[in-house]
Amino acid sequence: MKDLTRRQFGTVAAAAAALAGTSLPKFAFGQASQADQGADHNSVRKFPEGFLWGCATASYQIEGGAKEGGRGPSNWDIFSHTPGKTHNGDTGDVADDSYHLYKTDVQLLKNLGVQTYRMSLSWSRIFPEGKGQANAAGLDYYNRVIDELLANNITPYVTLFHWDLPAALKGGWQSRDTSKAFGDYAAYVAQNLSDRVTHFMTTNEFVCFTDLGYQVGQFAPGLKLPLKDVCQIRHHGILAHGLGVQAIRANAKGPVQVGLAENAQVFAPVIETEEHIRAAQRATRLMNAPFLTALMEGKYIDEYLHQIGPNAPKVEAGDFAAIGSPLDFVGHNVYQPAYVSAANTPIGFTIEKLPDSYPHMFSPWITLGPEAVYWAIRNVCDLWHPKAMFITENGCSSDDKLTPDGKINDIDRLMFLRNSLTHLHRAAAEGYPIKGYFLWSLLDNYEWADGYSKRFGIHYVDFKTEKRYPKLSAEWYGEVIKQNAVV
Ligand code: PNW
Repeated sequence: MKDLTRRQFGTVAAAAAALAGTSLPKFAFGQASQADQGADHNSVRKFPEGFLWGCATASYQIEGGAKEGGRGPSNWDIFSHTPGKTHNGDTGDVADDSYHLYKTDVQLLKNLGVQTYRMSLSWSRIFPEGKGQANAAGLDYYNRVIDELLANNITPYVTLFHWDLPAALKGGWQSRDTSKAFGDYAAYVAQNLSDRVTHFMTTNEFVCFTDLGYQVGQFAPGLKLPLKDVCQIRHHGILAHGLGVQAIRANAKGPVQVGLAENAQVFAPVIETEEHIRAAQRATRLMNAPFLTALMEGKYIDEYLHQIGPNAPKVEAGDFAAIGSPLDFVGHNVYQPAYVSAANTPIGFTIEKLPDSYPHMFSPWITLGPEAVYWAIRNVCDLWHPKAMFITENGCSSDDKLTPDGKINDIDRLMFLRNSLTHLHRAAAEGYPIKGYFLWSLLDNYEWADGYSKRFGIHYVDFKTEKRYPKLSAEWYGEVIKQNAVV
C-alpha cells in the first residue's frame, strides 16, 4: 500500500468494485472465509426472541382527508395554511391520502413482516370541537384501520396526540382546559378502542408541541411567547399526559399497556469512562427536567425550579399525582445524540459543541451518532428503571431519487439505520428491557414545517399519484425482521 497514492488506491478500489459484479473466484485472496467453515455470522447480532419490529407514522402527516368524515380543523391545518409558515406553503390536506389508502398501507406493513405499527389518532376527527359531541364517522375510520391491521396480524400501538390539536380548543396548550379535554378524549378512546387496542401512548414529543410551537414559533401555532408562558404550557402538556394515563386505565375494557413517545435529549459520553458516563446521566436528568424527568420523578427537580425562578408554572394540587403515574413502558424517539464530558462545575457536565465538519443526514438537525440509540435506553434505564422501553421513532431523511425503473437506492438511510440497530442490539444484549423498535417512517409524508421537501419513509411516495414504491431500505428492513438480527 505504501507505494500507492490515495488517488491510485481509489482507482484500484473502483476497478475491484467493477469486477465484483462478475465472477471473481471465491478464494481470490487465498483464504477460506468463516462462512465457508459454517460460522453463523448473525448469531451475535440476533435480537431476543419476541423482540417487536414496527414502523411509525402520525395522523396529520399521512392521512389527508382533512375535511372528510366530519373532521374538525386542527392547529396544523391553520398553521400550514398561513402563508410563510411551511416550506413551499405545503399542507397536510392530502398528504399520503392514507384516509383512503389505508388498506394499501397495511399491505406494505404486511410485506415488511412487522409485528407492530405505531399510528396516531387525529383528535379533531373524533372530537371536531376538541370536546363535547363525538363524531361517529371519525371513530369509524380508526375502527376500519385497526380492524384491517388486526386482520393482518399486526398489533396497533396508538398515540393519542401527535401535535394536531383541535383548533376549536381556545388558547390551545396555553389553557389548562386543554389538558382536561385531553383526559376526556383519552377516556373516550379507551372506551371505544380498548377492546382491540391494548397499547397506548398519550403524547408525542412534548418539546415540539410546547417550546417549538409557543416559544420558537417553528411549529403550530407559531407563537413566540415569553418563558413564563412557555413554562405553563409545558406544564399543561405533561398534565395532559398524566390525565390521559389515568383516563385510559380507568376506562379500558381489559388490560392495557400505557406509555408515551418522548424525544428526551440523548446524551452520550465523549469517552466511555465512569466519569463521562455519570456526566451523561446528570445531563439527561437535568436537560429533560420539564418533561421526562418530571414524569419519572413525579415533581419538578430543584435544579429546574432554580433555573426558571419566577417563571415557574402554577401547579395545582393533584397535578403531580397524575403526571407521575407509573407507566407500563417508556417510548423514546431517537434521532441524534449530544456529546457530554464531565466538568468540575456545579452541574458537573459540559455539552460539547459540534465542529463545523460534523456530518449530518439530509435534514441538517440529524447529526450522525448511532450510539444515541444505546445511550437513550441506558440513561433512562439507569436513572429511572422503567419496566419496559421501546424506541418509538428512529430514522432519517435522505435525498431519495426515483429512478426510471422505479428504484430508490437509499444507501445513506440504510447506513444510518444499520448503525442504529447495532447500538440497539448492544442495549438488548446487555439486558436492558428494550422490547421493540419502530422505524420512522413507513412512508414519505408531510414533514411538518419542511413540508414535502424531506422524505423519511422506507417507501417512496409520488405525491402526485400517491403511488408507493419500496426503497432499498424497505427490502433491508424486511430482512432484519425475518432474521430478527442486524443485517
Ligand atoms: C419527530 N428537531 O419530530 C416527530 O415525532 C415526527 O412527526 C417527525 O416527522 C420526525 O421526528 C422527523 O422529523 C421532530 O428539530 C422534528 O429536533 C424536529 C425535531 C425533532 C423531532
